[in-house]
Amino acid sequence: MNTSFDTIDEIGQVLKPGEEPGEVEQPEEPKELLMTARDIAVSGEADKMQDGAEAFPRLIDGEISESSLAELKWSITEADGISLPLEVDFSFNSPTELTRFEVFNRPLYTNGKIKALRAKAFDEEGNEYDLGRMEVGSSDKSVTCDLTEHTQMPSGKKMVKFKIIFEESHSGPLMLSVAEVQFWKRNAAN
Ligand SMILES: [Ca+2]
Repeated sequence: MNTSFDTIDEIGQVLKPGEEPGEVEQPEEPKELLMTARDIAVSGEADKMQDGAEAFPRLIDGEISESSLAELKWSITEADGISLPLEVDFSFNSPTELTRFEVFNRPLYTNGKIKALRAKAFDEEGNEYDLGRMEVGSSDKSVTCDLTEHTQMPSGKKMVKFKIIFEESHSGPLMLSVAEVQFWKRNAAN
């Protein structure tokens, strides 16, 4: 009878000679997870938008492309009374500990690229945290806010809502095109 099988540890991994159980490399759990349209409801000033309220779900549809943009109405003038700033609310279906968020410029064309935005977070008790103003270059693919480093937001605090205020675009106050907003949450399994 052949008894020279490799040593098998309790989770069924084949150990190399001299290797102790527990030293075997495990696939690493991601530290953060991307929230999807199932986790978030988006709303805002629909009467300012090309395609009205339908514009907002395009910010969280997972698609960073020219065919999935949220845009201010096209060809408006000052007389239309529509301009930046534009406020957009992202409400989470359950209180969530976020690690960061990332706002994506349109990927191809240049009209309406984001120049400046401001973000605010809201916790379950209704407290508001001003996360400040962020500048975005016209050639930047996106801008990221790392919330684990953010002193304005208590570490580990769960949030129920984010408000993003698009203040300026590189094409002036009458144009804005945004491709996507990604919210990342802490992976509770970690
Ligand atoms: Ca999109």
